[in-house]
Amino acid sequence: MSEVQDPRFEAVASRAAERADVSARGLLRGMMRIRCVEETLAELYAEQEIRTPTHFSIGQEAVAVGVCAALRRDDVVYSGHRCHAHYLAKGGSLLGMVGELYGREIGAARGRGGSVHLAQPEVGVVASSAILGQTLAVAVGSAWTFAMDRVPRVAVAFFGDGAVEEGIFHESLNFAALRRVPALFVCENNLYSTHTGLAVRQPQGPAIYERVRVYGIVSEHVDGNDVLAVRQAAVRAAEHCRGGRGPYFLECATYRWREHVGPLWDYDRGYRTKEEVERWMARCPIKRLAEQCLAEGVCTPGDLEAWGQEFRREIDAAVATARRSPFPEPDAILEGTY
Ligand SMILES: Cc1ncc(C[n+]2csc(CCOP(=O)(O)OP(=O)(O)O)c2C)c(N)n1
Repeated sequence: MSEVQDPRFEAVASRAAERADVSARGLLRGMMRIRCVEETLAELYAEQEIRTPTHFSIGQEAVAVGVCAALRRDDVVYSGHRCHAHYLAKGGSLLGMVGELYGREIGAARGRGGSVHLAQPEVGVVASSAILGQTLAVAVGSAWTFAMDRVPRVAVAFFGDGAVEEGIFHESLNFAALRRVPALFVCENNLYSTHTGLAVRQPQGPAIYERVRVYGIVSEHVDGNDVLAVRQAAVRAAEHCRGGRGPYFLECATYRWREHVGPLWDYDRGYRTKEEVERWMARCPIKRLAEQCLAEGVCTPGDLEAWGQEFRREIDAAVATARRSPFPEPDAILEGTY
């Protein structure tokens, strides 16, 4: 039975996560799947049936896929408002995500959380939250339990460059370094917080990954549009964490293609130029790996075409199932909300 036909999606998604393919082909497929899912949902957004504010990760897929390819099934990840790619890359159910965006009971948060609260603990996606930086502290808490239990597990916190300006970021790093917990901090630096550029928000000089080193945390800068480089760095980071050597920090340079929240292109909004967006689009992480795979004979143009169709069928079926599914009962709408 395919995932989208089965409302008991947890077990199906868990099996998918166990099978994660970390070959170049697998990484390419992982990024293409997330891109296809998000582009399809962005198209459907205009119908106004998806009512949750939706932050797309289009352009940033390599960070989620590269990091999750270095994780094991029992490692955990936490995310923020831009959580679709992290959730899917860790093996979260597609139907759970689509159902959540459509506000249905079948959704990952039973239709009560929306796009910014994707979670599926069975596959290690413990929580996502739109409050900037909030899940960093919780990820450190998970990592602390792993350290106390002496188990070789890693807790990952994904967040943007904007979260670096929050007090909780510094408290979390301080505590993680002090207790040497196996926390992997992944900062997706896409240069903007909503519509404000990094240069007017943070002091010039040392980059984010360099400033982090004052806590004694091992920290690297990675090309966040190169999924192979991200995976290699994440493998180093995960080994470091599992070895009891404390937290690790990755700053991944990447770029959000669409508007901050919503499906549209926004270069007419005055905070960034079309040329800048196009420069980053030319560095598309999917195009880059696809070209490499084609040149090395890892896949054929026919494979790319067939995978695109496979993912399109999968997302279309998930959308159809979600739309047929019931909304939460009004009387029960407060269940599980805090
Ligand atoms: C504590 C807090 N302050 C402000 C906001 C409003 N807010 C939502 S998203 C966002 C921008 C976040 O930028 P960044 O962390 O770089 O992530 P990106 O959106 O670029 O992925 C802001 C300021 C919030 N959600 N939480």
